[in-house]
Amino acid sequence: MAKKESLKRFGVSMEDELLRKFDQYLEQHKYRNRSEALRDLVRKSLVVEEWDHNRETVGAITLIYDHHTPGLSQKLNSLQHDFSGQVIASTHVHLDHHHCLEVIVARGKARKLKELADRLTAQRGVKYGSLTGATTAKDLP
Ligand code: NI
Repeated sequence: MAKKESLKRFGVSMEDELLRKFDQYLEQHKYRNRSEALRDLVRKSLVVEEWDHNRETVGAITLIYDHHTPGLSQKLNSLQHDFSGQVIASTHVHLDHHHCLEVIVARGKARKLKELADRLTAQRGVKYGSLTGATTAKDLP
């Protein structure tokens, strides 16, 4: 188990206007203090770096599609089998008579996860597709 890091304090200088905006941000996002908000913003930047540098990461792909589109369900299924090294879970919800919602959780190199999301989303009959980039949090204090 990793040793719990002790907290270090440091001073931050900021323009009045920027600090005012930061405090507004805290309020809007329900933060109780600046330190916790700042830590989360730093972590968020590190996660962006993780994705930009094609590191091992995790993401959730959300798809909305019309399952009556000929061949679509099979195509989406076979694509996920092509990426079986990355896909770790999926959930299917029948939204109405036509539409399905599928959430696919995948783990792997960032570029590979983007490729999977793009290929699924580009299929005819897929009305909405998005990739939410997360993190394994392995290297994230
Ligand atoms: Ni369905």
